[in-house]
Amino acid sequence: MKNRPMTGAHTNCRRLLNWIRRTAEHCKPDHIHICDGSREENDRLCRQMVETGTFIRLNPEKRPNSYLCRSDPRDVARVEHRTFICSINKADAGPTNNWMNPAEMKDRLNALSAGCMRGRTMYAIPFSMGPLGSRIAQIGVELTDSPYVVTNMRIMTRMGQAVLDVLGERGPFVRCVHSVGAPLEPGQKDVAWPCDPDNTHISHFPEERMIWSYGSGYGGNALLGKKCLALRIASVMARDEGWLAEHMLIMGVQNPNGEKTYVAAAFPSACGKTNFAMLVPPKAFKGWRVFTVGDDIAWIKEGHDGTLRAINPEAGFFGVAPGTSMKSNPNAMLSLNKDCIFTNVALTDDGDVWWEGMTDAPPAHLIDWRGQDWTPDCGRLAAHPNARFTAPIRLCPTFDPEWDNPEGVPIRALIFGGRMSKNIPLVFQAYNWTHGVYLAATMGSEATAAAEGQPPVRWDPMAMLPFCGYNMADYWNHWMNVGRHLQDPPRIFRVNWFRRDDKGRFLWPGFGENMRVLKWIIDRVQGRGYGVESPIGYMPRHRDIHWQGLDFDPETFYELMSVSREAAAQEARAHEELFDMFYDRLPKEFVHLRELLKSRLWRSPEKWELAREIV
Ligand code: TSX
Ligand code: MN
Repeated sequence: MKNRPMTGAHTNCRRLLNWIRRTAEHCKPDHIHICDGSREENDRLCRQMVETGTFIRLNPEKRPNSYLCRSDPRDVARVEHRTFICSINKADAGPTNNWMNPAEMKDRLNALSAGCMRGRTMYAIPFSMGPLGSRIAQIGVELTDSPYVVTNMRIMTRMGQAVLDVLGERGPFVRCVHSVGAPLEPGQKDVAWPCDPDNTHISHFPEERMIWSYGSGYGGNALLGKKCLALRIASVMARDEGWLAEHMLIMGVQNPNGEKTYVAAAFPSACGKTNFAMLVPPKAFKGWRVFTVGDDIAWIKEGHDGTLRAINPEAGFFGVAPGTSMKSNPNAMLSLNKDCIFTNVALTDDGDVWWEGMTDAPPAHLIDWRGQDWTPDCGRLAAHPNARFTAPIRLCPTFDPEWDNPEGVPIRALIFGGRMSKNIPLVFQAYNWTHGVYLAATMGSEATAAAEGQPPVRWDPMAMLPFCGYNMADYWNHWMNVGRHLQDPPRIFRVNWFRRDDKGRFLWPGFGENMRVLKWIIDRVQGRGYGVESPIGYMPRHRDIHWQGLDFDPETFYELMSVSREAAAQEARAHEELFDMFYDRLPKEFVHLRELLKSRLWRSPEKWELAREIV
């Protein structure tokens, strides 16, 4: 047995040390380094990556301590068709996940991984998802041969020696193994972004609480604390232990009286979740403040006092850069002034970054995300559409100090929203928890780039379709159970910022104006607001919304809120198709709720103008 040099942080956890040694025996790295999370360690890795060409240091006067990284053009996004849930039984992965027998997958990965870290250092990254020592948090350890992953994980999680101290000698942790899959022969020169795109596998072993990722260095494929642990593995833990691991932002809304209400919201991708998490209230909302706890993931558990408590397991934003600007999201832009990593954005001549949508006019010259010269007329994108920033949440101007509260924040409302150009109103409220789960499970969202005509609707229950680590029908049943146990469950809402008129124009201005919808939601939660009972849920009338500072006439509002009987009936029929996929494990309530919806529709007028002054 070769004795590899081991440097870095200290741990007395035998299980951890044995696992590190066993993995090293198989992957054969030259060195092992246990990350302590210190500034010095981070500086050393950044300097090293600048030398190898992986990192470009940005102009320290414009973006201190920040770096640009360009990936291999074949490794630019999560790979859903190569993401596997390796549960013992196929049925436990369900019809919406790729499944493979765990032993078979391990054989395959063992073959790919033999000697895969040769010529590299294996870093052991101890990280906590959530406040250190919180009863809602979990510890993970990622073994990786990518220094890029280490520097990103240091921003995205609480990482280093302090985590090992909490872990102690025999604490539990989730094992995460990651390799870019590009061993180096002696003397072989490395490339800036090593990867093995033809053999990429993102594998989850839910029963063992284990993650094994091979071949990709990008985002959710490689930063294993995020989608792999905090959603896929955590959703299974949550099912087994009676809590929720959700693809949700968490925000606190404070009114001028100082009353602070926390809500969590799930949106499918490309719906502006990060923008909503950092919402800037309109000028007319004097004294109102929005606080950001998280922009992507919420872990939610019943507190000792019977309320639902949420933490953000993450410590940073891994956000899509293109489209982010001082207009669309000033708080995100202000989070990027220092200590950031940018991946696949463009480089300006003065050593700064740029992406499509950042400014009205593009710079006259750039180096694009592939490292080539770029001018506005060249016909190519300067930044990759999935280019990212990695930024510490503490730098966000709307940062909520409660972010680090180990007890979490009390969640009073759950909001679900897709991108629907027709038929789904701006906002409505579920009658109760069960109905809310139904509304969340039947959420859909339109693809943004449709070739022609009506874009296809992609069904995305709870925005969890790519992230649920088990059978989606079991997941719905679990949601039903959680509500059953709570004395005062959060109220559930559906929203839609993206409804259009017959000419294709957006009916709702969105962005900061969403505060008006949020206020109605909070009024309802706090027992102040009025809602009309309609066949699909409770809805605000024009006069129930705070309109000061926005000229929005009742007629447009009714257009935004109205639903035709035919459209709603068609929706109900679509639900039937969807449920058929899960016939054997579908919550029985869903069938009843669908029939109740149909019968309410039969009794309703052809087009009920839900928000008209009918009361
Ligand atoms: O993030 C968005 N939000 C939520 C903000 C808090 N976007 C961007 C989505 C892409 C990621 C939105 N786009 C929103 C929204 O509420 N609404 C829209 C649609 C829209 C786009 C442009 C306009 C209006 C609405 N422009 C004007 O009205 C001038
Ligand atoms: Mn996400």
